[in-house]
Amino acid sequence: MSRISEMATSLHIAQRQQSPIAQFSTTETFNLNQAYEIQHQLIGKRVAEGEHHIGIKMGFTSEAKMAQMGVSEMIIGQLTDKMECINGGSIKRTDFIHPRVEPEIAFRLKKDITEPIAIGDVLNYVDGVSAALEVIDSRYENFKFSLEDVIADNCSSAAFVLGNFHEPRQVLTDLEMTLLINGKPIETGNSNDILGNPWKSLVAASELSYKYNLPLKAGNIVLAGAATSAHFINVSDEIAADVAELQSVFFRVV
Ligand code: OOG
Ligand code: MG
Repeated sequence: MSRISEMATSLHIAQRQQSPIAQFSTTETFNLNQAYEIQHQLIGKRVAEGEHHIGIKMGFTSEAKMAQMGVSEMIIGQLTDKMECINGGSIKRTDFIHPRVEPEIAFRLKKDITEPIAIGDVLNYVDGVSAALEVIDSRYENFKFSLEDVIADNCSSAAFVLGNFHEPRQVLTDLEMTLLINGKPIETGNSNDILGNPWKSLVAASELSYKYNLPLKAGNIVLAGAATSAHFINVSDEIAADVAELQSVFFRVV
């Protein structure tokens, strides 16, 4: 087995057994292309076990996230149907290692994106926009990683919840985004914190998916990246995000 395949296998087992591993980058060197190759193999294992690819997630599209994790380049990861929790539903704490939550905006595609798109074209590709919550769960000990480590680990993707979809509109700037845990506002950000304009995250997704060969198909979801830093969650927490007119999205940890 090649080293790339071994790394994908280790990450897969870490996720399936909720048992964290040491980050690779402290003892070995690998590049961005190799990191995405590990991610592809990792998703391939989940698909082989019956999961379906249903979208992608962007990471490190805000200063708050880059500062929290010490990483300063955008990343792209993949979402499967198994990761989705319905709005108002619950996730099991024991399915994760050290889960954190963050408030996001999601796009639903109405058309395949097969090459980089321009900011002026985004409305041609999207038929819904919603508030979202993303649960991230690094498979590395202490939630510590390099850029390559986190890409290999499918960008810490673990679970996500989508609010009701709204008609897409050109202007998504200046929407207040609040993360609430047990009814208490924990973080407040603004949609401008996502690359100055969340639509730019879709443009960046089109560029990264083209470069690293990730599918972006009609019906797929694109998570634009968190507007605030992420927060650890615990059993019996009730988590909500309010995103101005996009309204709220909610789940419970059991
Ligand atoms: C990586 C995932 C980053 C975002 O929204 O910026 C991310 C991590 O922080 O573990 O999902
Ligand atoms: Mg995120």
